[in-house]
Amino acid sequence: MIQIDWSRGVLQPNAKIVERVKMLGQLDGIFADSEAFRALDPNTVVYRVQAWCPVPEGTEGGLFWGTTVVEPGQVGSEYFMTHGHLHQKRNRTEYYGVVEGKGALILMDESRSTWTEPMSPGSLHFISPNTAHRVANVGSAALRFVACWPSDAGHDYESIRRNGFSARLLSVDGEAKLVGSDA
Ligand code: S6P
Ligand code: ZN
Repeated sequence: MIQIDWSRGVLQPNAKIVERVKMLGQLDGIFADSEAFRALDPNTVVYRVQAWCPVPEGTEGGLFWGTTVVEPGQVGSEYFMTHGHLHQKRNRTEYYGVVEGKGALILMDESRSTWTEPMSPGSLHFISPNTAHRVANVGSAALRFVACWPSDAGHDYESIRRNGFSARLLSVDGEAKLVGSDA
């Protein structure tokens, strides 16, 4: 039996949960300001993911459940954020639900148009087919959200690593602002 602490999204028991930790050093090339990036400790934790995968990865018809915790912070004026991905099977969708913190869901469609949805406790987000997604923490405390996605969705990180999103979420005079390159 899996338990979730709904106040923080924490999943238990550890033996049945997969955990990933993403440190700054593993996100090289993701943030715009490479000088600010190099000035930070590469071992800084940017986010952690706990996932419950009750069926093998790739199984058609199954669902995975995960909790992501994005730490507060910035690389230059850009907020700490997840790597971001498209699903390998492009028509696979996903739900995000926020339990704690303040953030932004950054979405980009096939025509490379980028927009955001504000994330706050209780906000629910549906990620449509063919839509790249990443999450930025725009607050001063940890941002915690739960996710549910198909077990055969797969993850395409390479497209994001190569082409990025067409806009970035920057702190401008203390306010989160989506600054586009070609949005
Ligand atoms: C999986 C789902 C989340 C992310 C997590 C980290 O489809 O969208 O569990 O994996 O938020 O983001 P990323 O971009 O590093 O996978
Ligand atoms: Zn996803």
